[in-house]
Amino acid sequence: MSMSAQALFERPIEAELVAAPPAQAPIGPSFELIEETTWEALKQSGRQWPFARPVLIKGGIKHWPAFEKWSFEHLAGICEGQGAEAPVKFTDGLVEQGLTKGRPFLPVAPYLRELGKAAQKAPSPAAGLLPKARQQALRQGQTGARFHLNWAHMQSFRPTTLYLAQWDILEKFPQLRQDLLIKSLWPGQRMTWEYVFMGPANTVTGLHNDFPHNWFCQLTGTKEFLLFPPDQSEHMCPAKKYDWGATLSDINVSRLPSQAKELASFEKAHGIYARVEAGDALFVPKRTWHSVVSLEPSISLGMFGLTPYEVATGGAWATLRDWAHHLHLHAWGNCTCHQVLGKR
Ligand SMILES: O=C(O)CCC(=O)C(=O)O
Repeated sequence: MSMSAQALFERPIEAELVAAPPAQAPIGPSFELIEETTWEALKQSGRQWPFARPVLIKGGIKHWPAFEKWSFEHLAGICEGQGAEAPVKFTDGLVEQGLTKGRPFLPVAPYLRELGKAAQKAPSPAAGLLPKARQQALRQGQTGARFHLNWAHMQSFRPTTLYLAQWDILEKFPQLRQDLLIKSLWPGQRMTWEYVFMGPANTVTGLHNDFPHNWFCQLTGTKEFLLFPPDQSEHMCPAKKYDWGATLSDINVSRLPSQAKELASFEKAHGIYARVEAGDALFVPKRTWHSVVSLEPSISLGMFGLTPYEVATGGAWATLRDWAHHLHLHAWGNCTCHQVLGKR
């Protein structure tokens, strides 16, 4: 492939999205603001972890060495210095949604340097599904008040760039583990799996739920999280499409105006909105549906944690399902792990 890193970074994707006709923004589900707290307040309250509902710990990872160190430039240097110019598999900027496309293998360092340049430009304060000023006004008003999001935001941009999502960076560079205080988030005996998500503004991760609990840590940039507890599953249109460890949804948050049936169901749901900023830690309880839109170039770390019991039960079940899938017995031709040939 002879394209430059810059051209790849700007490469348009998702032909079906580009072809979508302009339409009026839908109302969408109603939301309440997430519970925001701090480690100090949690300690004083003596609350038991794991929490049943999503909780945002403001500034929860600001004391981690990674918060200081993990800039785009720093990670680009690590990738170059350690021969990670061996290309890595990228996704497109619309994760877990629509058709699974072939994924390009690209070197990481030039991509990160482009993200670093883009990060110097501040986003418009009016950008987002819930602009910051409106969120602050809601927080100062009545607690528990429900509101709707500005879905026109999703039509004002297109996820047109490559996204390095769910990259197992710690397997590639185990020394980076020293920068993360993982044990402080997972008390007791837990096996953890960590993945980075590095990408520009306007990446979209589609609606899905994961079977383990997740601590989602935002190192750089801002993301908007739309969360729906498991009791909202009846409105989430679970998809038949197979993904290891996750249940996907047929609701495509990037194309709501053209999804009459799914939209009618989605609009009955009650969600929780979180604006996750650099230095925050978000607890996403297992099986909580979520969709994520980035407002700025971001470096995020998703950390899944399982007790030995959960590994033996949920993990074993996921592995059995995976064997069945690879033996062509379950959801073959409709999955996130294999490209659907002839449908690009
Ligand atoms: O940050 C993102 O784009 C997606 C994160 C996510 O879905 C997860 O950590 O489970």
